[in-house]
Amino acid sequence: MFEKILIANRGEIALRIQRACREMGIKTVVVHSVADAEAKYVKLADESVCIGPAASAASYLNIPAIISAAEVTDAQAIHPGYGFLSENADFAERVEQSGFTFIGPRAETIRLMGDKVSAKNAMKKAGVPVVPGMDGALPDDPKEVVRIARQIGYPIIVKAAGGGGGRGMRVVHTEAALKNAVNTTRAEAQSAFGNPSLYMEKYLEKPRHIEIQVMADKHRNAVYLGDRDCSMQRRHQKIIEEAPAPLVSLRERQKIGERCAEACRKIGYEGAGTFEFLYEGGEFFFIEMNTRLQVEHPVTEFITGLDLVQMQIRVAAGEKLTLRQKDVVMKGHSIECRINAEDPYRFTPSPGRITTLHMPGGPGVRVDSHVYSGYVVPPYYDSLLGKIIAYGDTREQAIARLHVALSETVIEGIKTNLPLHRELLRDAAFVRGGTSIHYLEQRLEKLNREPT
Ligand code: MV4
Repeated sequence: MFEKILIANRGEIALRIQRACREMGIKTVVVHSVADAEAKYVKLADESVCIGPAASAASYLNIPAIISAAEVTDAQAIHPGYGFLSENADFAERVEQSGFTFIGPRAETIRLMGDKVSAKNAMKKAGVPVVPGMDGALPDDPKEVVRIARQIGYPIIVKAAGGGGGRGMRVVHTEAALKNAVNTTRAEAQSAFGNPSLYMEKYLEKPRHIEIQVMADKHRNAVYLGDRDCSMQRRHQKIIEEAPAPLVSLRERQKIGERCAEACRKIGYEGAGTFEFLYEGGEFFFIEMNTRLQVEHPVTEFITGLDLVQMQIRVAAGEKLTLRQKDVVMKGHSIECRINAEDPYRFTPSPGRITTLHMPGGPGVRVDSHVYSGYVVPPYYDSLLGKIIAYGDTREQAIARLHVALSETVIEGIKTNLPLHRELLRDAAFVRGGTSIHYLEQRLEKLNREPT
């Protein structure tokens, strides 16, 4: 096992990884920017290294600075967390070339999944159901494009191969709009991702976003650790996630989960991963794979009783998964609220000093957060203050506990989205479960049109 791990991230996830390491008796090095120098989680680490100024490009995305920090502290492995360099294949490659272990999949796998066309092809080949559409990249010939679109049938969606997470895509409803949409998306893809490659698929009008968590070792063993429903989102930012996905039968979930685990064995996947699906009309359609630990991993930890970060570390060290699929027991229900420093209805960021903080507790309540009374939320990074996660034997109990937890929570000095969460947990459609990816945006629009 590693003796020392460098954490190449910040905020709540840096603290989460640090906790896993300490529990395993592994020393930690936290790298930080100038803006995070005073944060408590930085001081809590065995060692810390300042890797640059506040701007992410000069610090948390600064590959040479991070590798140097690992060298001077004699760390053996690097955990990238989520965001920042977590899905950067060049970073993973350079970490390994410098003699450290990258806690995540092989660089080659990250690269394969980073290109959404090759990811989709690989998954289709490995037996995962994908969204109907074309197999490869879109040809240049406009006549061919028209022919393919007719074959798929409108509405279609044009996506950038280098995009993902909602960047670089356009819905097309008619043939008349096709040429323009393709040209515009191609230009955007070229300038945003340096890759003009596009693909086209059937546009699903009202899907849910359901994802499957997997964990694989370096010996072709893989298990799926259940699913999560992340449909409650705005502008591709998830705000509530839950496990398991409501109103999907155990048989359906097992079937898709087994397909994902089998695909991992086939492609030699290593580490934690998430298969993202659109779910509509009782069917799962693969869209993308995330090759990292996700923000919402705690809901999976609650229903499985596993520690995903510790598992990541063990498989990265070369250990075999001791867990067989039959040993993975999914029990109860868990829901997470992402607490952001932002205006709850206008969504503008609200950095600044937290003057009063009271976090909730009690049975079945977990808080993953790096903030404290007196903490200053810097303006340079995403606005996530932390997550409040509840567990219950049933979804109703999880909602009730989360409701109590949110009512106990006090964060003063900055604006947060707590009021929105308190409302959403009482929302009739949310309580029924199974709302689509468009639900929150439509509900917010209605609120804006008819202020109450
Ligand atoms: C789609 C889609 C409908 N049909 N693909 C957006 C993020 C990226 N991961 C894929 N996305 C979508 N792809 C087809 N064929 C709708 C979306 C989508 C979406 C997906 C997941 C979560 C939130 C979303 C919000 C808007 C659109």
